[in-house]
Amino acid sequence: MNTIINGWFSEICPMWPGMALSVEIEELLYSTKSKFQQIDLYMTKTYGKMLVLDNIIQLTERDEFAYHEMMAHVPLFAHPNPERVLVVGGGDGGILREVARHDCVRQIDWCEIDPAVIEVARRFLPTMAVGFDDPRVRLYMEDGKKFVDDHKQSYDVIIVDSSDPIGPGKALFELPFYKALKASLKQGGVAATQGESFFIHTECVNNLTNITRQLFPVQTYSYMLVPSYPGGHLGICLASLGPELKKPVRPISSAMQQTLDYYNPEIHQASFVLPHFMNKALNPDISTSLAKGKPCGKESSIEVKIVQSVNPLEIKALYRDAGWWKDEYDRDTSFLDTLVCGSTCFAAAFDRGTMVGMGRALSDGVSDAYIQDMVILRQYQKQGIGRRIIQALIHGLTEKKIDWIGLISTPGNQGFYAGMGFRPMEGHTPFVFKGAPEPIDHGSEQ
Ligand code: SPD
Repeated sequence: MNTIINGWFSEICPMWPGMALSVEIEELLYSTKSKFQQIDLYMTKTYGKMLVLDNIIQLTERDEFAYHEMMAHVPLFAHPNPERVLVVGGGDGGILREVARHDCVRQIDWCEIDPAVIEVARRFLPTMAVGFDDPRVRLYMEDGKKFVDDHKQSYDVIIVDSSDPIGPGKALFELPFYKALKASLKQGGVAATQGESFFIHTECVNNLTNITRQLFPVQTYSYMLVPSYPGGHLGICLASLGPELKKPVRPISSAMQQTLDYYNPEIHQASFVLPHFMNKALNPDISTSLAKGKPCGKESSIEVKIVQSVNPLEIKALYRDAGWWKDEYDRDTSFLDTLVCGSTCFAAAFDRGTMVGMGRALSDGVSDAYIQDMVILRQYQKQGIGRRIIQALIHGLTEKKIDWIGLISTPGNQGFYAGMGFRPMEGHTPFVFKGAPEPIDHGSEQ
């Protein structure tokens, strides 16, 4: 919903409930409804021309440089030799203008779904549309997901300049698109996507970083200041198949530096430094023991080690706390006695001698192992103990030369395991036996 009252445009949107950015308007220069969205172009009092899609501000002439420079130069300078670049979205041309500043780039494929946005930029935003006519640019008017799906292992850098995850941009914030992005990168490729506001869309940012953590060996998050976006900033979700991202790996020429107004090598690195609440949100394993109200002391009072035996009653206490204990187990608890010696590795966490967490691995002792029964007493959770237990198990198993280590993540813990080096096994599905099967065709036998 867009409201213009007394000459002020207010950006009212359910994505930032209870707040709205207002910009004083001089006149509406152009307005149209394309097949995909409502497109409005205003002349504002103090921010120059302002492009609005479906009533959401996409850019103003006064501060667009911050977004476009960072979205383009952070991934491009993180790559040692970006030759083939794909830009998804960005119909205004701002990203193309920045990508075209890199002489090493030989080909810029550009996939934009809405020709009407390109038309508006050509007519009204010449300082952004300059990139359209660079001879290296090839325009594809298609759906971004489909385009990426159709171009496997094709790009050194992919930049996704999307609107918000409502309207035509929604699919660009979802797992299938990120899987396709990954497949479309060449070896050592880098992807950068519009990463929303960490203050206002913490959930969305978490979701994006969980997706990239699951899929990519390197992933991180950076941001830039843009006064005309809600919260005054916008994030970049970055992922790579190799490069470390946080430092530029190529020098910037002084000629190029002079053309820029926001990006420089220092701000490249600084843009990854996040407020601590975001560090905690993006790294679930960071110890929160300093958080208010945690019942037990510092993480350092917890000892995690591989054990050869434990008190079975303590295992029972853990299982009970986790809700795994069934009354019928009380009839014969002897299985607890062999739980430790029946495991290839058993790691336990102790707070001053009391067991507060455990995890164990089962293995043939030669090639592969499965971690299971990871449990931490509720009041000891979110202190990094789970991470230490997994690390102890990995260490114990690799010492036994077992390097294929699998586990089944419980819902919501995928990010935790991904942060420890585990990856989903593409194409595999966990199964559980639910009773004798019907006498039907079983497919191929194993
Ligand atoms: N909340 C608005 C986010 C807009 C991001 N895309 C901007 C497109 C500019 N090329």
